[in-house]
Amino acid sequence: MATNRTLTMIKPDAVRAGNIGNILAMINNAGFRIVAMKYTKLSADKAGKFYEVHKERPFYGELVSFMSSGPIVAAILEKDNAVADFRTLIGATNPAEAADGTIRKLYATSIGENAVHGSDSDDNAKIEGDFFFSELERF
Ligand code: FUP
Repeated sequence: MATNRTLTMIKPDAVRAGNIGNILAMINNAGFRIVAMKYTKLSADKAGKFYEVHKERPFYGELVSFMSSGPIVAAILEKDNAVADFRTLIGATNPAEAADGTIRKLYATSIGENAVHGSDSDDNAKIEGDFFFSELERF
């Protein structure tokens, strides 16, 4: 059964470009409720753990270094069908392939620096939400 939460990060490129507000507005306008949110910075160790599933991929080192290169906004978002609907809102991993009007089409610059993260399954949404937030930080 689909659950109704997903985990997002506004990545260091989008934070540096001043797009936190624009991206949060798109998230709100798409009907997601913010359950938890923090402005933080991942250490290389933490970024490596978050993306551990990609450890053997050629881009892993670059990904870890990028994701620990500056602050991010992490948030748990709630909506019916949250995982799938949020992936529709953010668009394809590669912004060149992302649909018009999606967050990545508007704000991502490359497949590596692609502005936002969205969980790819309900199981990962739970794992990723627990990675950033305790129960006391959820409302
Ligand atoms: P997504 O679920 O859309 O974030 O995409 P993936 O889980 O496939 O990839 C996770 C992150 O790895 C991407 F956001 C960026 C990075 N990546 C690359 O840098 N190069 C690639 O070819 C694929 C992914």
